[in-house]
Amino acid sequence: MSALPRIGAKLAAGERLDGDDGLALFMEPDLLALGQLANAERERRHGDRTFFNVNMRYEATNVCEASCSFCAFAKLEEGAPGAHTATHEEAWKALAEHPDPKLTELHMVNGLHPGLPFEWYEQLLSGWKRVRPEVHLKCFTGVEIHYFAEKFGMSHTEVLTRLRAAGLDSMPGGGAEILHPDVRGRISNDKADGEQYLAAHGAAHRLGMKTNCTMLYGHIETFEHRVDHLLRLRAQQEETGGFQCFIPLAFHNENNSLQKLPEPTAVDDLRTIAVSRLMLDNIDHIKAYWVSMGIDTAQMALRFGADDLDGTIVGESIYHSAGSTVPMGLTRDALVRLIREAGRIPVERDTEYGIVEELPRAARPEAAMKVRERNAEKKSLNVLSTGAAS
Ligand code: V47
Repeated sequence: MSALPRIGAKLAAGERLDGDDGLALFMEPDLLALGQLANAERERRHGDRTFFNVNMRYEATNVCEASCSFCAFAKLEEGAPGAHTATHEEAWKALAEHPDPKLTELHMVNGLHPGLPFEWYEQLLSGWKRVRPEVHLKCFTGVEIHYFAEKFGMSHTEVLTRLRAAGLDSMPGGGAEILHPDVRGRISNDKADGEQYLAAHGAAHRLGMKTNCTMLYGHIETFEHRVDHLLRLRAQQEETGGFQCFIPLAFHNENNSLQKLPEPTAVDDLRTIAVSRLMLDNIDHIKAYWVSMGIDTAQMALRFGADDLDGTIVGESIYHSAGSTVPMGLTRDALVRLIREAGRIPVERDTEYGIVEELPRAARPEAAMKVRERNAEKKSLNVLSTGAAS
């Protein structure tokens, strides 16, 4: 028998869901009924508002001494085929010359480079602040912060205090993978463990910094591990309160050592969004990251609990190296159109969910547009055509 009526009653009474409820939600066969419950919670919080931003990706180095089995991005050492570390000048130029004057965020995730001194990262940030001080720097995962702490003999707080003085504004959510040690030990056993990842975020929150959190799903983990992961994030949020957004990341299986595994299906993607919305009652936003989920599923996820699509991106390589075939970027207009077509109100936000511009909802259902009109627009929809990162 479906657990949804019982869980729905708990939600209506304002009761917190527990691990058994989370597991029952993951096992619920009626995806639409599950989605409806999550959508009600999403609309209670945000109505039809759906957030996106104008951002860019930057990966300063893909040299990484960790050997995560799902990763297709990292190169073990400098000089290995495909290994790349930008110079400061290249990195500063990429921001200075970014063509969009409305850019509000630079998002950076790097490999764990064994040879770069700490000052290199401080100079990178302060140079960016010099060239475009208005752009928010959302850089370094909890795993990178922990790596710096161990390598340079500092606490998480010391690392973050210095990086913040150099220009760091907030942290992305990457590196969470699956926090449970049984899975983490098998897919990424030589970097920060789950507790260290959470401790780095806790330290950032205590300094007043906002961060995001993620879950890499659809590989060797079970539903029990996913529920455990969500409960650990929820407990951390109870303690330090600085997570603003949760992003489930769908596993991609190309060019990594887990390539025999199938990728999660759209049903799993939508289910995971919905369960996350219902379990993470103390995190405001759930993001359907279009690069990881695919544009079509991300658009549908806006009716399954997600209220954010991420941004224009441009320059992503972690997913494109692992087989993602989505475009390298989307225009602001394309994001607005996708949100309107889903019947929602597009809201351009900054990284901390300050409103940049709230746009009107569609005057008429976009799907009713004439085929010719739609096709003409389709051509100008993407910033770049589909293709893998070089
Ligand atoms: O840490 C790596 C994941 C993360 C694969 O904070 C993979 O707003 C699937 O941090 N298949 C980086 N996932 C991405 C990230 C992120 C993305 C979007 C928004 C935000 C945010 C953060 O990508 C990594 C890892 O967990 N990842 N390889 C793969 N083959």
